[in-house]
Amino acid sequence: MGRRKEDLDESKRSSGIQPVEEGRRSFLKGSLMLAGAAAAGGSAGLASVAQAGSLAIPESNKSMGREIEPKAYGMPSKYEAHVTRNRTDVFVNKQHWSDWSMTPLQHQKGIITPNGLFYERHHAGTPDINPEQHTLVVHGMVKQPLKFSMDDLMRYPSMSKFYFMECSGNGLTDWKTVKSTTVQQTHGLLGCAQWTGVPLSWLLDEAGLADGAKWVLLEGADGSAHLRSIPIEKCMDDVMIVWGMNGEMLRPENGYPLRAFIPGWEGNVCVKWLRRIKVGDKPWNARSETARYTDPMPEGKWRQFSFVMECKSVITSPSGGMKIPGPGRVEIEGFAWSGNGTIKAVDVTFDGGKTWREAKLEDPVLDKCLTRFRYSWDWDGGPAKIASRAVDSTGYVQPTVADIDKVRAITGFVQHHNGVFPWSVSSSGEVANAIA
Ligand SMILES: Nc1nc2c(c(=O)[nH]1)N[C@H]1C(S)=C(S)[C@@H](COP(=O)(O)O)O[C@H]1N2
Ligand SMILES: [Mo]
Repeated sequence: MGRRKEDLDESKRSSGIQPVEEGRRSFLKGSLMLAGAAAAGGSAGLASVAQAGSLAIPESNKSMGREIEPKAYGMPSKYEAHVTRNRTDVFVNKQHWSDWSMTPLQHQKGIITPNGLFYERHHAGTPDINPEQHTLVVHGMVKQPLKFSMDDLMRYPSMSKFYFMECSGNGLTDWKTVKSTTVQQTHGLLGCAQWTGVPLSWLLDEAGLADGAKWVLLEGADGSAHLRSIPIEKCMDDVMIVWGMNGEMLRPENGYPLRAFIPGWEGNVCVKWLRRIKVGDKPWNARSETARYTDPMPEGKWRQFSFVMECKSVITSPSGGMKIPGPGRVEIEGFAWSGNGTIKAVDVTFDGGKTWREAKLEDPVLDKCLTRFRYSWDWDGGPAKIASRAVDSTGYVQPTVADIDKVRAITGFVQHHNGVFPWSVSSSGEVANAIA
């Protein structure tokens, strides 16, 4: 499953935008004719041709705009009302307490998911918690049990880190059969934010770990009393107790006022509405560690504690449900991420994985964070099968579903789908889920 460097045709690498040499003439003759613009009437580059003469003055130039309100929480333009996080309509639930909504990745600009678009997954709905009454207790195998109010916690010097978070159920509907249409449905249990809080190690140090402390229990204050056991090494490494998300307090649905954040690990361990941290010498084997969030393996075995979200990527544009206007230049864009480190490279294919080209990574490329990639593709107008394949800083190459099938049992309600995800492009430009 090693990355085959010889697969990469270096001569076909994306060259980026060429400089304009002698003004408009050479620009027109150049290779930058764009599909959409060309179809719109023979203009060049990304724009349409402007008429010579005076520019029309728009209505908005002729009057005063909306006044500033004395106090308000700003909202997106009414013209962006189609950009929403959507409750799943593929794996449909009869009730909406244990349910999920998905991030519109096809609309995301840059690497940060806005809070109002960040996916939601909860087992018993969103509780309403007053931060003035909320407390966090640290107890169990510690020298001194501690109780913190939100004010107590927020008096520590805080730190802010950019990390992705992905539900291990992301993609579970689309392993081998096509169930979903859009990338929001196939990959939208994913988001990336700047998280603000304190390292868990500070709280554990303050309480003082007793000899033999090996695991830490995190429990939420919601109706599901969701709980997970985390090995002490991870807790002392990079686990955070967070109250901030993208510059503001957490939204109620993302754990307000306090949640655990476990970088690179499955979203399920990032316990929301956190009320209790208990230190012990073994895992608790809770429901989410036995009946759920375990992975079927060959020969009827089950794997417990599949914590890490392994290296993965997906093309978000063009993606399922979109239409390419016509042959010519198509800007391929997508995300890559790894729970084991940074993204080292992303390759893209247009022939269903026979040949691969190296995509361009967009700065910043951060540890355990969404990374943007892009590639300028000259589409000849024929049917194509496009996909991306990411490589992380450990050298791990994103596998195909067939690769995963060799080492795990992909039957039923299977989590941890990090397989290469193909989209088909028809000769009329329609893009569709091609996992089957
Ligand atoms: N208390 C509590 N924490 C929880 C959950 C929950 O139901 N209750 N769901 C988990 C799951 S499965 C995921 S994927 C993430 C989702 O976090 P988000 O809703 O902020 O995206 O929270 C996790 N933490
Ligand atoms: Mo999840």
